[in-house]
Amino acid sequence: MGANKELRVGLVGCGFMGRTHSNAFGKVNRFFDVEYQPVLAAVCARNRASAQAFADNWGYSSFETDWRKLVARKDIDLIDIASPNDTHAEIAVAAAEAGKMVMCEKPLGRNAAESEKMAAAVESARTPNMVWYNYRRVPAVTLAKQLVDEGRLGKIFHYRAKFLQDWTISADLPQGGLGLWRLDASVAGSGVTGDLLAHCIDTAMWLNGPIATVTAMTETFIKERSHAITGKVEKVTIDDASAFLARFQNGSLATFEATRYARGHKALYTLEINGADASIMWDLHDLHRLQYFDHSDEGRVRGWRALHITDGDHPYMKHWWVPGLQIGYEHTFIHQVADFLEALASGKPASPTFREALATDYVAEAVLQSANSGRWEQVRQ
Ligand code: SOE
Repeated sequence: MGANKELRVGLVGCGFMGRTHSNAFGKVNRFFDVEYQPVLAAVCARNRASAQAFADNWGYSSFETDWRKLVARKDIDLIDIASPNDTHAEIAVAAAEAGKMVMCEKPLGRNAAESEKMAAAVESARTPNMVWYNYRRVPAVTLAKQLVDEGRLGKIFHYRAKFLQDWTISADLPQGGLGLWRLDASVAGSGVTGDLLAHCIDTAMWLNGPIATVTAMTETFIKERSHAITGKVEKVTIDDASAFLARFQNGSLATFEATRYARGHKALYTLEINGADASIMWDLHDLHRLQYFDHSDEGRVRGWRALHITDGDHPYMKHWWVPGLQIGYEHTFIHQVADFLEALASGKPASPTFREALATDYVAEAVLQSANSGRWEQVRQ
């Protein structure tokens, strides 16, 4: 298509998120007519063989094993951070100081203090930045945003979100190391609060505005696990489950829950909003549908409608196949890159910026504080 400006990408990390991002960079220009074209310049991973294999598979023209070398390279415009959470802050700050654009996988930092430094760094470097909260870009969720913004729901009373998984129930699962660093608080920052609730909080505030106060409870069900790197049995300090009540600034009430101990659920992200005039429900396991109830429908035929979000006038869908045919998880990342490239061409920020994502970290911070204090906590704004 019409892309005529190269955007040379240096990716850090070649795990699950490195794959979703690389796939998105590689496909975006085939489906979206945007001015910029990502060029897969280099991938960086500590393990040489993994970096090389990843570069070969995804089409990166080179690889590095030290992110500092990647950041120093003159032939890279954008640093994309898809490595474990304990690396985000240092890399993002260095990349911004080197004048690179920066994209970062969620959560931004391990805690709000790290995220504040990251937001300050990209702002003082005046460099484009964005955090990969991909679920905003599920067409059904983007449609929900349009419906809320059009005022169709009327006054919002309730917001409800859950993100349920079951992959850490076994006590034999070690903490730390490849893939399992999410169980090690020193690397991840927190457990499900930063990993799963962060998605729910980001979408919630995007749809329904800022969260003012929270009261939370967390639990660590498995108290000790062997550590994949040290080989020792160590105390587990992540939250395995986290649930909280919240009050939004607009007066609506909310419940949020995330766990990795909901046997049978693999990635069940659900959200529901109830307004005076209409309600919506969405479910990641059925991601192309938006359930919609409009109270202004004639009574005899009033009921929940299961909208199939696959038509050309639905968000993002005109870029894909023909009406009625579904897209999936990988496309949310392609949409996010397309939005970033469009924002770049127009000189506007791409949402969520580091500053916007910091707001999510302030909510996560208040959640963990409240679980500790047993009290309602104010969310920093
Ligand atoms: C954890 O299992 C995880 O992969 C999260 O890290 C992602 O952000 C989420 O989208 C799916 O689950």
